[in-house]
Amino acid sequence: MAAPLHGEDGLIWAPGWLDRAAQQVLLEDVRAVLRRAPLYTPTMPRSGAPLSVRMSNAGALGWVTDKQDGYRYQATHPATGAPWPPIPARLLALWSDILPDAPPPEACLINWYGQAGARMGLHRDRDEEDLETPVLSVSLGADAWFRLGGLRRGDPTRRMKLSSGDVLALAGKSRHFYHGIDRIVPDSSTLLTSPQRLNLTLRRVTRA
Ligand SMILES: O=C(O)CCC(=O)C(=O)O
Ligand SMILES: [Mn+2]
Repeated sequence: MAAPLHGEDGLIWAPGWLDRAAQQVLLEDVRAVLRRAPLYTPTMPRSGAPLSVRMSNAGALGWVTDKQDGYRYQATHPATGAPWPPIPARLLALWSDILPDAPPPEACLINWYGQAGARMGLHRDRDEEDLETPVLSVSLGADAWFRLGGLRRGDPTRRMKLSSGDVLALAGKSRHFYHGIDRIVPDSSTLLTSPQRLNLTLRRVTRA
């Protein structure tokens, strides 16, 4: 757990921040959340096409999408109607370790890449009322090729490999950058059965 690296454009990069034991206890926390708030298959606004990533949330607010109402935050699970479970204390601690000056996160999106073809297209995180507080993401399980671009969709992109235990924060200018997951690398981690990957994305939604 070395100090996080501060890269260009405000990017904060902490590869290997969580060791194997820390990944395992966090995975148990996530499993406990998923028992109360099961993964569901989100769908695209308007077209209703299913995303290849299944999702759930923890926190006062969760990010959801479906054909009818599109991208949004809401306090309840779209299938069960129950409030989301609280964000695990370990994740709140991790947030303040990496982002000591940020207001606490309100949403923890759980992205589950469950099959080899699962991916996430290039997008910006912009459904939050607070677009300045950094977005922090934790990777567990299989490696993933993360693509990071710039402020405009057509800007040049670079790719970074995200591995289990890595923590990345889009802060400063990079908070507004296009990004996505090109693909998952099978047989790259033993934390979860290949090719599964979990990503936890913590965000502040309302203005503090
Ligand atoms: O899975 C990842 O590492 C990225 C997730 C992401 O960008 C998002 O949920 O908005
Ligand atoms: Mn994103």
